[in-house]
Amino acid sequence: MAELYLGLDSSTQSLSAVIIDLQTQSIVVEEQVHYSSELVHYNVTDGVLINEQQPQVVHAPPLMWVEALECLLGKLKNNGVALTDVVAIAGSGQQHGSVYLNNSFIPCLQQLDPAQPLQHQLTEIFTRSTSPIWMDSSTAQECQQFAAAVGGDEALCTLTGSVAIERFTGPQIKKFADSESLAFNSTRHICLVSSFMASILSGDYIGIDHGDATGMNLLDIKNKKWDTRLLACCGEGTAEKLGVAIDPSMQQGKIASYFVQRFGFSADCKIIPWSGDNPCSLIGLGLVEEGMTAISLGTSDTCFGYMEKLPQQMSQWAHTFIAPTGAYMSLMCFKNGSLAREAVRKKYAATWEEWSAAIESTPPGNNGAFMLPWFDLEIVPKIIQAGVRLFGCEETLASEARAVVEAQMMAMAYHAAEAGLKPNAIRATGGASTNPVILQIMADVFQVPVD
Ligand code: XUL
Repeated sequence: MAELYLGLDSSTQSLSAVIIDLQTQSIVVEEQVHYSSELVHYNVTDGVLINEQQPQVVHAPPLMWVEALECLLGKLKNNGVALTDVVAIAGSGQQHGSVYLNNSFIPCLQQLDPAQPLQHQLTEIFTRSTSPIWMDSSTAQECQQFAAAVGGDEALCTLTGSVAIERFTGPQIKKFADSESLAFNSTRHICLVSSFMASILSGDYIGIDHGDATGMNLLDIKNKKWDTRLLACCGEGTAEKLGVAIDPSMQQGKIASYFVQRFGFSADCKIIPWSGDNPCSLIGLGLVEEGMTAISLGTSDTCFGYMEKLPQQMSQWAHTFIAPTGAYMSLMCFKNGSLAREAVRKKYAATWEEWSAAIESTPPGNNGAFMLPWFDLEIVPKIIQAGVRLFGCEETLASEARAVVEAQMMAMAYHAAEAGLKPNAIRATGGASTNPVILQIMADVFQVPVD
């Protein structure tokens, strides 16, 4: 009998599955449910509900994630995959998103009828029909109150691994508690996307894992417990609603009988606690030793890496999360990624091939020319007014194209070092990682091998 492992990814736009066979080291099947095109009745755009009056409010319907699970498992079953051979299921959830559930959540999970779809049986479990997700930035006021509760942003960063961040779950919980106190008071469980999905699969409550918990501005990163001052800041009863944050390696359940009967899983199939997508990416890319770092080159660029120990001083530009191994990871997000590189290409109406060739025609260091590439507002470092500054740059494609990539890599290298990362090798991912010219500049700036 094959030993199959199912990995799920509940992300902003879709729920995806990959089944691997450890013995043959191969992917058995990949499947996906795309919310906007396949679950159109939730009226989401790219997986999220657009709020035209308040564009900084970005939510998604958690029932949609439930229905996606039903559809995805149905697709796998119809594909003829032997779900009975799946020995364990783990997953990754978009970080920071929160789900608010009443006291019927667990009883409902335990009484599921395998003859009926999941989404029809879980309509009454929510105290909030929409979940704030990571794209929400409506909690500026709550962030200030969070920082003030522990003596300022630096203290909050040292305590939780991050300064107060609008999309982080703690300030989001506070906003809900303050603005909708009746619904908040009737909430029995506050889950993250990760713990919500894991709980459904196991038919019982699975706590928030340490990794995803560090994306909430609530967990004391050193002792791995919720901070009581921050819990008090959220609202009464938050501790009970959150439950205990768990070490994902210590708690495993078995799959709920609903999934055994409806989809043909084995009753022995293990449910491993899920984590946030960033801690999961760390493991997925095999970054499990000091010095291993990844750079994802996408719309925005992210740099993240594994750290055996917490840095002496936590960088306020980075998020320090607990890794699934129990060690740590640092993550920084640079907003001026692909769009900045593309802005230079477009300015000179060049193709990507011409853009790359132009870079190759200039020497590393760009003859001393330099650019501050804030085509858009920037997160790291915080730039509140966009603007591009050129120092010694010639107005040519070659000079500017090299300048933008060198500037991006130097900003990453500087901030990665500040955050405590000491890269000895970089794994490049994301759309632009297929461009060898960009990877060469990455290797030149960081002075380490890139693959
Ligand atoms: C990280 C963040 C995003 C989401 C995407 O802090 O907000 O990377 O995790 O799902």
